[in-house]
Amino acid sequence: MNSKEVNMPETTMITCTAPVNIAVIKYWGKRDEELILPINSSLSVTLHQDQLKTTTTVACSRKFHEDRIWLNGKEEYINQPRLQSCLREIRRLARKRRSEEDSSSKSLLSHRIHICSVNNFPTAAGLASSAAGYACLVYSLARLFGVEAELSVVARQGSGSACRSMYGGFVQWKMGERQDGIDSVAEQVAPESHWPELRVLVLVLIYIVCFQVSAERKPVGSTSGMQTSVKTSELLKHRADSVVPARMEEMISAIQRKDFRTFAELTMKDSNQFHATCLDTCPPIFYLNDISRKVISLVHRYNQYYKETRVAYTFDAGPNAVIYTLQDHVPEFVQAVQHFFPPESNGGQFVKGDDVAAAPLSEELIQAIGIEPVPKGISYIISTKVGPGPCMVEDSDLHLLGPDGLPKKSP
Ligand code: 2P0
Repeated sequence: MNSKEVNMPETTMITCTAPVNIAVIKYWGKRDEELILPINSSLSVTLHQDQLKTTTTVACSRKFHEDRIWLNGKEEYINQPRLQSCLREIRRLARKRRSEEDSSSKSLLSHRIHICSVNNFPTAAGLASSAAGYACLVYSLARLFGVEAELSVVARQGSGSACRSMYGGFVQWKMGERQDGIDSVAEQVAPESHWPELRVLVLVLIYIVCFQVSAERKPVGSTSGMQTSVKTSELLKHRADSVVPARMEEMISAIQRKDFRTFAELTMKDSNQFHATCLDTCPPIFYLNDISRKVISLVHRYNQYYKETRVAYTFDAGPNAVIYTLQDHVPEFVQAVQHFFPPESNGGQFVKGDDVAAAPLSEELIQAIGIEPVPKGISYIISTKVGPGPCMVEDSDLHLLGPDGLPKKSP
């Protein structure tokens, strides 16, 4: 042991947070399962961490005997392949960067790691928890080891969509061409400050499907769903080869010009095409339910009433709707959602997150929409906006691991 090591603290600890992202051009299908290389590029909006985030503490110490991980309060299996890929890649980059003299960081590398991660939202509710989770893990480990390389390549190997959570604002994941995947990276298209009027509403549905006991579980996971789609859907191949390349360009241009109409229409078309490829999969995959479809009707009828595209929906591998709109339209649209999906009177707060002003809803608009109300169809709305990428938490009181390297007991 040299003098530097003697002076080192026993445990080095870093805590970071990372955001959720919601794609407006969807990723569905891999050309390489191990490296997680997609069959098409995709583009997403990073949501604000005030409402949706993962927090991760990573610690390393010579006192630790093995790598360990706790997710949302429960110890999980550390040897799962995607987790191991991220750990291996970060350690490799850290080693590459170290100069021979820098023995303190070299010894950090020889130590075992403890990881503790929590989400501030339900894990399997279709809110891309794996994206925020792997982005946060990779960012935290990189800060721990002082790695400054292109980290989206590492996050991608945890979960494809995670690479897009490495940046704030509007982010594209370029599919790349190389077999080794080093050109399959995320890139910021515009920062979070670019389009301040843009707003996001996450509509969390109450869904109780036959045979589905838990209200929060997805029926077919993304990883296996997209494998089946790649094998069986001709529509998916057509989409990847002939639709997405031009759509990416149109979407980037719409974002740069802050052209909401084009942004919204492409977002809805792309969500619908993704769900069409799910239906074209054999056996077919159904992510939308009756309530999702009512939300789709509500959005189209609302836009029709105003003869203007004011609101857009998008759906991922689950029935929850994510709505993009501009701030001026939020109060009335939220009121419309509340009218057509009346919440339980004692069901707690219906709108969470950013404040939404009360707004009148005209009888004429209600009549024009003309949907039969679905009581309790929507559990709650999360009102949020575009947000920044991963951040380091400076306050050491907020570490999720105690000085002993074990998760702190929640108060
Ligand atoms: C997306 N989704 O672009 C699309 C739209 C779901 C529907 O990225 O196998 O969890 O870990 O790479 O990233 C979900 O896929 O899948 C996803 P893996 P991931 O957001």
